[in-house]
Amino acid sequence: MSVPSADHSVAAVLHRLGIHAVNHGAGTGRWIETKGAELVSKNPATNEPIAAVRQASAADYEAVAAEAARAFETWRMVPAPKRGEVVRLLGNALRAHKDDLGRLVSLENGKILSEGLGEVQEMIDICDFALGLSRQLYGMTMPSERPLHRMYEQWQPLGPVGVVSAFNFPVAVWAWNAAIAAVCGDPVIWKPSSKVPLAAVAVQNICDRVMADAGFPGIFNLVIGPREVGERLLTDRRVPLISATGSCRMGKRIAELVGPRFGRTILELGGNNAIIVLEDADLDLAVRAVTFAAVGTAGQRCTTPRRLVVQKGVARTMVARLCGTYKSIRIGDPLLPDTLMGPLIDAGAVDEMMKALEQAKAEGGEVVCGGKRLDGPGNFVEPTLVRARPEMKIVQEETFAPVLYVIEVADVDEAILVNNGVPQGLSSAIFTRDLLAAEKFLSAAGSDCGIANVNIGTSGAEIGGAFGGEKDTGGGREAGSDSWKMYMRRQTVTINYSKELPLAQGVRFEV
Ligand code: UN1
Repeated sequence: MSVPSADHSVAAVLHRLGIHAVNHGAGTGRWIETKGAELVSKNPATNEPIAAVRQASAADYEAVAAEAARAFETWRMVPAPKRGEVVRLLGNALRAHKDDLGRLVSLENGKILSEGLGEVQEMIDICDFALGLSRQLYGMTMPSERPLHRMYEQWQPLGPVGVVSAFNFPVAVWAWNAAIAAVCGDPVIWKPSSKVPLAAVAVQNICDRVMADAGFPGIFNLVIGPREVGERLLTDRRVPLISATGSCRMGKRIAELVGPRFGRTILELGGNNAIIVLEDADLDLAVRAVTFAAVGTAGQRCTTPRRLVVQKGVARTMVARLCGTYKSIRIGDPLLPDTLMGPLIDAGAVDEMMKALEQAKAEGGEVVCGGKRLDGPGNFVEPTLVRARPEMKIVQEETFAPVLYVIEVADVDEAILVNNGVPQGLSSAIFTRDLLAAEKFLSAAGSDCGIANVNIGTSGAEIGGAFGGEKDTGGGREAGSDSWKMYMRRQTVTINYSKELPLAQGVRFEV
């Protein structure tokens, strides 16, 4: 149970989460005295500093990686259901801290409180999922072609997993990876985004207490540091899997560094998601869904729709209704209960949005509502709709801001072509009541994305499904379903319980 405290002041929340004015930048169950440059975390709603982190150096990384490698030797021999029990305790600790941690996420990232709390709920949910999974790491048995032989496969722990997370989900995406990795027998080395280091410090404090009580330090590890620290992690042969969330450009760099050492990657990179609205759709539902998906989190989810692909007959109505709804969006302090949209993460993100809008206009796009930055100290912008054509270069890119390009199409076939006509392939959605159109969208010739929804927006996926996308989105899958298999080593076992040595494929070799 979450126990909301009466005192919601920033100072009280930080205190309860163990955040100091200046925090250490590396930990392995105990904090390491890092001495690197100070990283100041700012509140994006005011651009005022919250607290700082003294960053880790390459030597600090070494200490963390050595500890993770050592912890793996013990952890891999702990029975998986016992590892699940430890993850259950982590879930309980997160329940107890849900209110404070959700508030810190909101404060540091700028997403509204309900979404900050939702993110912590996502952490709790994945802990529950991982607990159940810890008794279901099933391998298959297959018939051997040789007499008196038994064949099966088993799943073994893989080793320390490097988790590189992005600013937009400061804690949830770490949890998808960390909870699954932990039950699979893998320690985790977390390199969070330098834009939201305090949320990571708070999570590490929670993990440290749980793991000290359980007697397993060194399973959840943290390094906050500059690029060279990240590159150490990527090139470290002790780390067989890197799971990373970020831009396509970052993903390419990761693949370049991890590939040559034959490391595994789970890449969850840029999305350029489309929502299709057909003429027969329930427009009330579509307007609400598009608004939540495009404006929620200030357009800063990987799953945020960037393109609204709307059938001609309802295009005018959709645009008019969305403009009305957009104007009613309450923009402001994300911690206030009525706010629906907080700030962008930093001034650079506002500049990127403005540059994208300039480019859209230069390419013939027309801003139909929004488009401006808002005066004041924080990084606030208006949610924006732009009439556009699919072939415009800017429409092919992901701009991490609340900008939705509206594209008109004749029918479902053209809509699917437009949906698939970008380099990325994360999430997609269609609004229709026509079964045939929905099934076409879900068919092998339909959406080419990792996620395809009907009468639901592109964002807000549950943890029970595998999360990730195709093409330039990187192909990785995290969270539910059988994503756990990426975190384990598959071993095919054949046992001969006869006194003969029959060879497979009928090969004879008499000696
Ligand atoms: C992300 O933006 O990187 O489906 C993750 C969603 C969330 C996760 C988004 N559950 O929108």
